[in-house]
Amino acid sequence: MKTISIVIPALNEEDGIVQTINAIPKLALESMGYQVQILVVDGSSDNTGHLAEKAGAEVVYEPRLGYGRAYKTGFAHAKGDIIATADADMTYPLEEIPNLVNMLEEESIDFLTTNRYGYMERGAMAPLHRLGNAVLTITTRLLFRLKLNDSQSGMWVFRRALLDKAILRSDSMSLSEELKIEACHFIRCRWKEVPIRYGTRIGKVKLRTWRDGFGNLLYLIKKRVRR
Ligand SMILES: Nc1nc2c(ncn2[C@@H]2O[C@H](COP(=O)(O)OP(=O)(O)O)[C@@H](O)[C@H]2O)c(=O)[nH]1
Ligand SMILES: [Mg+2]
Repeated sequence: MKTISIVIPALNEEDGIVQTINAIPKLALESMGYQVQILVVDGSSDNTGHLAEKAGAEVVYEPRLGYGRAYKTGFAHAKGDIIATADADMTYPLEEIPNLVNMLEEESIDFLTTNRYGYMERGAMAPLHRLGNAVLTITTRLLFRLKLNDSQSGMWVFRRALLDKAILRSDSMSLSEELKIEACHFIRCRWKEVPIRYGTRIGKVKLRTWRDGFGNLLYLIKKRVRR
């Protein structure tokens, strides 16, 4: 039987974790022939992990901090032939996963990334973050010749086999751009960027504007110079 793993990193997301798990269209995926593994990678000091378990997710505790660290641990525990990702804050359209999986299958795509500017809710992204994202996406386009519109989106649907080839070193927020650059530039797999709805966050933002913004910019340069 085919399996899909939905991997969700969560750092103190008590307010959004249950709603996020409940928003996963498990039945629709099962009717497509997939066994569904919901995997929450928890680094929280609050009740997030417990709530996630109660809501039916498998929880991996990862005490080492960092978005990238959480994803790498999550990928190591993911059993799926296909992996889908999202935040634990109700910003990404989890209900779209079946459509995205269909697209992956029908168009023989290996890596599907999403563009949050497709249908962005008012107030979903702070003006400064919009500016930062624009700088990072333009830099990604220039350094790696990638026609991406959103280099920082955190919702991807991809074939697990990609992870055998991708070199993922980032432990921080820059994992998001690193995965795209690996898949689309270095591995040159079949990829596509799909516009999605992006909503306003539940709970407190974990992204640290300046530190992550400049960190991600430096990481792009580092990745270009030395893969
Ligand atoms: N396990 C774990 N999850 C994290 C960490 N940092 C961020 N996350 C989660 O990663 C997702 C993305 O973070 P978020 O604050 O939403 O960043 P933004 O969407 O870029 O504004 C959220 O679900 C966070 O809870 C971390 O250090 N450990
Ligand atoms: Mg988020």
